Amino acid sequence: MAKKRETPTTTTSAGSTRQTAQYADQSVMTGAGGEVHQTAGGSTPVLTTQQGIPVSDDQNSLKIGVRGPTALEDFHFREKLFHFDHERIPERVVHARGFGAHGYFENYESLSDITKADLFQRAGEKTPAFVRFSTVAGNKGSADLARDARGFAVKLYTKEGNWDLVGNNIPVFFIQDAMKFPDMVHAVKQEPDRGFPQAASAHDNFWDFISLTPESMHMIMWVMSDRAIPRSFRFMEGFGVHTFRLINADGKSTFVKFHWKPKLGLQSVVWNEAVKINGADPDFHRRDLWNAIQMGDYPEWELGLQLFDDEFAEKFAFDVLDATKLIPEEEVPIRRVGRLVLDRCVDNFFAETEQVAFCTQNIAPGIDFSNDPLLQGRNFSYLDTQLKRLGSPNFTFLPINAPKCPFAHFQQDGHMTTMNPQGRVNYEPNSWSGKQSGPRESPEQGFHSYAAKEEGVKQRIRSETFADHYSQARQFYVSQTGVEQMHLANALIFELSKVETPTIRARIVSHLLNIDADLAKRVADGLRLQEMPAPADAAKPTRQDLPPSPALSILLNGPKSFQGRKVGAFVTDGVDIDIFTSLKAAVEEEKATLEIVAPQVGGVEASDGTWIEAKQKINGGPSVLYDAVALLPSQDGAGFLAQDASVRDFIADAFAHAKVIGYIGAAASLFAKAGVPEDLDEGFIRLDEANSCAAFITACRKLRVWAREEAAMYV
Ligand code: HDE
Repeated sequence: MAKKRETPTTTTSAGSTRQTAQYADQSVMTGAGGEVHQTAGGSTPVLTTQQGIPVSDDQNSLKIGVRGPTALEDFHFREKLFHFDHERIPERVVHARGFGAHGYFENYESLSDITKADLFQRAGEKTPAFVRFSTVAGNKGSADLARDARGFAVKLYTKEGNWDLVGNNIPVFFIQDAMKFPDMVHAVKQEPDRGFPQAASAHDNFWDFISLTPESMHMIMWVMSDRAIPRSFRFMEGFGVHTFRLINADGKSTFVKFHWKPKLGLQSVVWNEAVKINGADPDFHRRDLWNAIQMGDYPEWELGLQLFDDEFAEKFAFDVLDATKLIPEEEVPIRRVGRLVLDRCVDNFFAETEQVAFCTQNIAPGIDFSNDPLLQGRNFSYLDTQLKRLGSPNFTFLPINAPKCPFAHFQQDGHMTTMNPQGRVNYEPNSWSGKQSGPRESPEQGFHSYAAKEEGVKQRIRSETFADHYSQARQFYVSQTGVEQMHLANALIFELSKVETPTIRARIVSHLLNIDADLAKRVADGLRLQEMPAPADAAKPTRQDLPPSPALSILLNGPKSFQGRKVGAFVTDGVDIDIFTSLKAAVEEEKATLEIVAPQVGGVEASDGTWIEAKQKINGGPSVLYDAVALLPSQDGAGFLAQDASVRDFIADAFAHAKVIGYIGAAASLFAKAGVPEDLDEGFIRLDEANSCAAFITACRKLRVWAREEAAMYV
């Protein structure tokens, strides 16, 4: 029995009694009901109301008598709850779940020959940036590893105004005309009667819409590929998607497609792993970005431009205004012109990440739109949605949205006005001069739209040049490695198996037949379709002659190093300190991280008595959280833990997810319990032999042991 402590009693100047209490390391004051009171003093400021009135007691509402009722005049209590009741704003209709960080864009070389955009004029110039990554379909509280496209929205605070490049990690889109966006989003989000499933496209409404929207087939190939389950934001590409224009000082226009290329290469997880990550750590992606930046391992992307002229646009096999098409890198190479570095986490998630308002129409002089009907529609939608979300046209004054260059205009008043405009003039023309006149237009510096010649009959029509729905879908599929094709087929089988209406499943297969007969067969077999449907009638026949584009594969563009990745090292008491130390050194030398997983979070005592603190308790640190694992139990530890389900899952999943597994002799006894075949493949690396840590890192650089996957339990 714990001995009852002496509790000295004091009386505050306001007459309340306080007692001292000890909670392990914390000495606290408690009130009459045992509630904790912490008070201001020294460098701790005084708590006030929003009106600045000092607060005496933040634990108790004002009561008549000791046990109430509560007095309505308690302005501090009412103000606190009033503010709390209004803490939420509408989440984004799409891309609700996101995570942002600050950084900068550094320009490699002057691009003055192709654009007058100020940020591209001087080599070495740095432009402040804010990036928000997101999933599309899920609600704000959904899990990070949903199968979905990822938003990759970049706000560049240039010296001539904010430029928002609001892109995705996939270079094409589901639809060709913004008119269809509400339908597409309604179809993918939770079904309206039941309110589920959220953050999942695996349901009838989505696939019903897709089965009647053949233009989406190219995008479907991408979202069913591993691109839609990235390992982290740091290892994915970004795309501006639409064709834009760059305009130089002479008014000459060059078409451009924007790309972000991750410096650490591309990497995705496998589906069974994604499902488990969502349970083990639904914040996996945001935590990864947060940790990388906090550790000083700043994520970087290079900005790539695909530049082309009217002549290329004319002869290219598809319409460059059609956002369901891309231009293969092999056809128009990418020029890398600068780098984006994310080096600062937000100070406050709501103020920055939630309130950041991206608008595709935010472009700076030297950049311009194309007539892509999706882009044109977006230019309306984003401004409109920000007003709904943020509740005032003054959202542009919020620090995260305000330009970092001087700005001056006569837009005034409205909800939440924070700028106090000075002076008498709020209109122009006016007859005042100098400072009193207020700002005026500038034909020299001002934004000029590219003087494209446009004329035509007013009509609602889809251009026939948009009618080829399958050729690039096929090109994407044939550009994938065998493993990636298998993942893609399995993703389709998974999703369609969740579709309850058999005719929808068959309809999708009828479209797949126009993409690749083998893919269609695999999916039909996987669904156990009893009869192969006829191919869907195609507006244009599928071109068989488009060459594979290796740039479209993740596995052909993976990293050459293990940098930025994470090894989960499972240790027990008695772990061999020499092996542990060499492994840690080898992992860190590769600029990767070693995270310790142990039976208890407090840590373990190594063979030489050293105490090693753990980051995770084994059931909270499953192997799905790591890119590779190392098993370093002592002989006793392994024997003791062989029956533990979490330990078995740790190994079984690492094996099934084709991960490299470093191990010592003592761990071998755990393999059989975890269902690992006796005949270990090349992904198993002994760590208790000479040079074994180097061999482990070499194996890790390949990221996965794909040869194992087909034999594994889960695919
Ligand atoms: Fe968006 N999209 N979108 N979108 N989108 C929004 O704006 C919209 C499209 C993208 O991190 C909304 O602020 C229409 C393509 C990203 O805050 C909304 C159309 C691409 C983000 C909207 C599209 C995107 C959004 C919802 C069809 C890739 C998150 C909240 C014409 C190039 C930005 C908001 C952030 C967000 C409309 C299609 C990317 C409703 C009408 C194509 C990355 O305005």
